[in-house]
Amino acid sequence: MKIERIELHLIRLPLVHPFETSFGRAFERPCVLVAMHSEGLTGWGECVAGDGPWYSSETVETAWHILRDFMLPALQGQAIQTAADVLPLLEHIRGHQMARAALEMAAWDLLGKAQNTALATMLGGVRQQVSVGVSIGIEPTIAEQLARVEQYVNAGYGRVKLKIKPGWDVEPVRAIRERWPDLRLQVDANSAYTLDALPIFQELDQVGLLLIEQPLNHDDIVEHARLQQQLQTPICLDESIQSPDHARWALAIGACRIINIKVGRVGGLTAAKAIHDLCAAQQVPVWCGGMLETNIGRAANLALASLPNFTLPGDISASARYYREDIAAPDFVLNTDSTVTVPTGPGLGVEVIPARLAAARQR
Ligand code: OSB
Ligand code: MG
Repeated sequence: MKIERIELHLIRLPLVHPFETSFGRAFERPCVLVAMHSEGLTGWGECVAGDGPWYSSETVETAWHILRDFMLPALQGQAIQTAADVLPLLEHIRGHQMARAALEMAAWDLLGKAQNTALATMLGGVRQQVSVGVSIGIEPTIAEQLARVEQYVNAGYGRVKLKIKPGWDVEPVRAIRERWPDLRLQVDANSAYTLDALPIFQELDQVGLLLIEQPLNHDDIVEHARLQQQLQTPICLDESIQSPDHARWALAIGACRIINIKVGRVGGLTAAKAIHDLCAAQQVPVWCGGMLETNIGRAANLALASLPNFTLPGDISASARYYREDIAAPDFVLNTDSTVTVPTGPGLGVEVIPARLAAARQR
């Protein structure tokens, strides 16, 4: 298929509930969407870069710049047979994995629609439902944190991830563990600690957590390996893994025992699948992380998480946990067994609603 035209849309959606991490509190999410046109079909991709360079160095404005000035010109008029064909065309551009991933996702959607095949099938998915949990932001008090967990446990989430930061770690985690002794519980520090915090991690090591996500520096693996040696609980890397090579190196030195795979962070579904395959070969479990996606990115996450080695619950909650009104349909709902059903329609299996896109669009 010849890539005839690519459009960029900058949208902004208010979150149902503010989301606080160790980098700050978010009330809404900006998002760059790409629409790739060919032969009367449109493939959609979602860029997960945020307002500021907190989680990653990319932002909506860096993504817009790199897409408009470098990536779109490199793809314009090119013929592709598979989604992975866009990657060599972008190879001369360093970094900017989230911008890259958005274009590659649009190519998967476009080709899936042209071939009338679901993304999960194209990737080699093996399950119709994927096990999911919910990632809960930091709340002002323990009482509010407990109430928030209760809300999601009552909604049917069988696995909860808590955000932690210095001053908000052992106490809230213990309080939740006391109230729900059997809950599958994990924590995510988003790189807020140094090795000096070893005593805190030794305490968290006693609470029966599934994993501790990205405790140390975002671009470090050496100190994560040192920390892992001193803990029973598996360390899971998120921010530190930006490519299949990073995953290989981290596993080689024992920096983690689990990897959180995010399509945007690693530069697309092809790289995400490569990390999945590498981990499967080494018996390292993986799970699909989330970036508060719209239903476009969520559909891609569900297809990815249908691959066999996604054996831990993903941060792929129901649509209603994020936005009152998404720009794409249908919404995803939580099944009673804490799973979400993988879309089966062609490509991503969701449709953008033009009126909602227009209402949310800023540029
Ligand atoms: O570290 O996993 C993270 C959201 C934005 C940026 C980073 C992270 C997150 C989440 C949200 O934890 C997971 C979700 O989309 O439900
Ligand atoms: Mg994380």
